[in-house]
Amino acid sequence: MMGVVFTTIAGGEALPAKNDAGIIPAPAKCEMAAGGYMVAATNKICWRGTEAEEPAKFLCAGLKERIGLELAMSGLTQPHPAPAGAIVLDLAPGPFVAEAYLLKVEPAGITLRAGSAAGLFYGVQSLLQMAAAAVAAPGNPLKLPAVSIEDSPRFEWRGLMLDESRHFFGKPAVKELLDVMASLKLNRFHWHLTDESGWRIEIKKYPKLTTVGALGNWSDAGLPAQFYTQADIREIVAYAAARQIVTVPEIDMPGHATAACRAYPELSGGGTGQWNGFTFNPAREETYRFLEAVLREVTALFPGPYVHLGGDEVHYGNQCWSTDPEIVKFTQAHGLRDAAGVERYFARRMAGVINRLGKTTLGWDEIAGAGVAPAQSAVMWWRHDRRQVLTQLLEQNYRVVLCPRLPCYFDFVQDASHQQGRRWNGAFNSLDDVYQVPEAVTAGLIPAGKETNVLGVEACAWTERIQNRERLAFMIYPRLAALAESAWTPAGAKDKSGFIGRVPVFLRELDRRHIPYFDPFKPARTAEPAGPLKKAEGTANG
Ligand code: TNX
Repeated sequence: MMGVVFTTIAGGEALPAKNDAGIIPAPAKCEMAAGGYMVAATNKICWRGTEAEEPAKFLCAGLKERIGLELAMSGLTQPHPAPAGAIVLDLAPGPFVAEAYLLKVEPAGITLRAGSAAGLFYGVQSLLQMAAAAVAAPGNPLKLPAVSIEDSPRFEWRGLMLDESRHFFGKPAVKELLDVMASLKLNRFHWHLTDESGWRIEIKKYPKLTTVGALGNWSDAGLPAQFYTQADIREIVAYAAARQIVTVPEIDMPGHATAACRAYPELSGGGTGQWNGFTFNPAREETYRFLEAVLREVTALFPGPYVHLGGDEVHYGNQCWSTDPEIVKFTQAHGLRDAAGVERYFARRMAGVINRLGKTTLGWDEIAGAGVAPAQSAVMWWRHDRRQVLTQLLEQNYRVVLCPRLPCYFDFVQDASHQQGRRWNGAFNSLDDVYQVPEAVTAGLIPAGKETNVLGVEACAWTERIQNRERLAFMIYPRLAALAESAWTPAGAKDKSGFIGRVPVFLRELDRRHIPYFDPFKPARTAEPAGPLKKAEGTANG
């Protein structure tokens, strides 16, 4: 995993390779042709089909930002032909798989066709990246190369997880992240909103979750409350949805519950020192009533089909589940053998609650042994060192999202010289490693016939060691671009050196948005922002 990387790019910034429109993630099929389309102020953006109007607006605004021209827009009714030289977005039911699009750039005009608003939106992202590449290349900045693209994603789940419990980043940083995700055709924003350091989502029925539970963060216990109100949550969810991104909330249980138990100590499963209140108390009906009420508010806020219940690392802080008389009595009364049995009971019961609220339950891979119904759940495989767990999950018919720590955890450093961040026995997650997902991590592990149970891939930005927007960006970029290509581009169309050639345009786009990043072309010259100085007293993990 540590490998020597980027010998190919050491010499400086490569230009997009031939036969390559400069797009990340690389399209499934892309054929360059002679000549190009000149973007002129007199050209129009036209759309057919009501759902095509929003993508057309994104195109208009995006072109203005990148090339400084604001093209006029107009809707077309079917029989009306487009004016000469127009860029036409056509919502055309036809032989399109979900999210697919066709894009033809010709000297006489541009046509973008798709069967859904998502497909059109992704075609627009491809066009905007071509415009950014044209502006950056020497020569004629408004000429888009002629090309014919047929594109659709390899995986339906193309995700990024952000942990806002350990450190809180706030709305502008999240929107900025969603903008970049959308440009990379990522479509799942997994939002880790509760953990030891803070509870970050307003729950009307339990105000102390935020007046008390949102105080402090991983590195500073003394900070005032930082959290999202329900109005904030709705705003972010809508912002993401407008960019074809489904937001997936995570309410971690029964472990990683310290912030909630700080607010409502009667819910605590006990523990001492840094593990005090790490788990909910599994023996009290009050716990289940509380969590059901929380999930009721959560499901009302997130229209997407999934709710994540965490379920990870319970063993870190459930020691007193084996000694506390109330919990021991509960264990026996329910015919459970031990603390592990109680953990499984908890996961089964709460997965059922989520299903009854009309949602698919997601959980970390620990929940699989609990007997949670595969038809109504999906699992995130994160323990890369437990390779056989992936095979077992698939054999048991679970749908699985791949997010193995190596190489999908973005709290791990991405360059040998970096000091702030995690490593695993010295190994870290370079851009190159991320580009090898999924093949490098799943080789030999996917049982025959279960390939389609792999929903996709996700990068996880845990934030014990990431305390602000600058460090977050430094850790995420440009690895997120590699993750996006691994998630979208069919294995046969992936080409590492082509990808490396396209990274500079992506970095310039980050420059344009004033987003910092690690520059793999100049590793020694990209200063690593300092991590948090210390862990605050009383916080677990990390
Ligand atoms: C493990 S991944 C955790 C997180 C930590 C992360 C740090 C998972 C399901 N649990 O609580 O933040 O490692 O890399």
